[in-house]
Amino acid sequence: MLSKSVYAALNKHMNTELFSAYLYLNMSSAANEMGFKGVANWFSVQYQEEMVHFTKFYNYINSQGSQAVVDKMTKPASSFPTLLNFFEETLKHEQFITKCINELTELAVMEKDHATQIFLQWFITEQIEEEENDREIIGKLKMIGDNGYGQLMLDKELSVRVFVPPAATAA
Ligand code: OFO
Repeated sequence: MLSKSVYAALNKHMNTELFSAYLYLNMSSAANEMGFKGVANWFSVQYQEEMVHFTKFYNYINSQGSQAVVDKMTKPASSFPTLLNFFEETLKHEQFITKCINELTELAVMEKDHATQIFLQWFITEQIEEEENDREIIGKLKMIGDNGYGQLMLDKELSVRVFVPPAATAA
């Protein structure tokens, strides 16, 4: 059973994960419109991963006998002037998500909610990977600069990313 404050914080964050999914969906179509099909693919996979994150929170809240509730959300950005901007915005957003996960964990510790602490462990590890991926692409884009050929090569590299559902998604 979740305490009132843990429930409220988990439900709020569940909605933030859904916002992440919508943001990356917008990024995918914006990249597609600019002709970067590989970048569009990368963000489409990112969208699917965020839906997994959202579903994990949804299932966890419900499994604890509480009711997961989807809220109205703010409109995610849909315009990104450069390839670098796509990924700088993504890193900024993921750093915000990391902060949220850390705060959730601190609350679960304070409330002596061991089950929620264990549930959040997966997300703590996941955020390391999320930020690392973004930093790697940002590094490449900084090297490439305005070089069109370099951008096309990176686009090709990002086109091979595939969505792999995590084994514990059903949890
Ligand atoms: Fe769900 O990790 Fe990104 O937002």
